[in-house]
Amino acid sequence: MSAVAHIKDYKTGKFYRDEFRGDISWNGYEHNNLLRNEGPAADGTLQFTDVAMATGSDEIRDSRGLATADFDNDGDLDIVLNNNPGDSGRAEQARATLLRNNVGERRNWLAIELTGTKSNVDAVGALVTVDYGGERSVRLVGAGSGFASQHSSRLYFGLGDKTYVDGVTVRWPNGSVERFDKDQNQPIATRQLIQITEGRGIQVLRLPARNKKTAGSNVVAERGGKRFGGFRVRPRRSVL
Ligand SMILES: [Ca+2]
Ligand SMILES: [Ca+2]
Ligand SMILES: [Ca+2]
Repeated sequence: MSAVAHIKDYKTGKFYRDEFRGDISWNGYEHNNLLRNEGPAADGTLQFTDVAMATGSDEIRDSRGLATADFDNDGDLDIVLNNNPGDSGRAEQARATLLRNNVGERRNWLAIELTGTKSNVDAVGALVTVDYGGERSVRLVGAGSGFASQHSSRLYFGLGDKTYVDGVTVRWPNGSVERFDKDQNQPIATRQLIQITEGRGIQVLRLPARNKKTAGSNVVAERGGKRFGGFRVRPRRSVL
């Protein structure tokens, strides 16, 4: 049996029975959650804290999809939500929500874009490893990140206070591996975008500067005129 296909069907009981629902509402109009990874506890299990209300990202509308991308090109990932109008008949209920990350750019980062030549051109399936100061981060270029959503294929690595990375390794979808590192006289500074084309090396770029005047005019509403923690809520303008 399906769960809720549509609220009108759900009200008929045709697709839905209370025995499945219990005391939980599944109508979609619950506050969204945003879970912060607190790292492992003493027993090794990962701990998470819901910071949605504290950061102003506890959207009440019926959000159905989520994707991340650096919408303002400042070096951190922002979040966009797709929302469902349901039975409201109100188009504004379906407008996307953009949650701008206002803290991530304070620390250092590296953005990486891949272009395949022998592999698929979007490099879907590529695995990128960044080594820095004895630590290692890994990102995968994926497709179909979530329901009706697709993350940006540009990869972002948070690097704390590091100003250079020791090496970048790309395992392309066809299995070939390329490494760029200091030993090859290719030190890579953080806070930059590097574009890697399969078999043709890297190009180091700065992210396109954000036009503050234009960006400011896009801000239609901020909840209560406030910034909430790391996020500013801009619920009235689709960016897609
Ligand atoms: Ca919601
Ligand atoms: Ca950003
Ligand atoms: Ca930011």
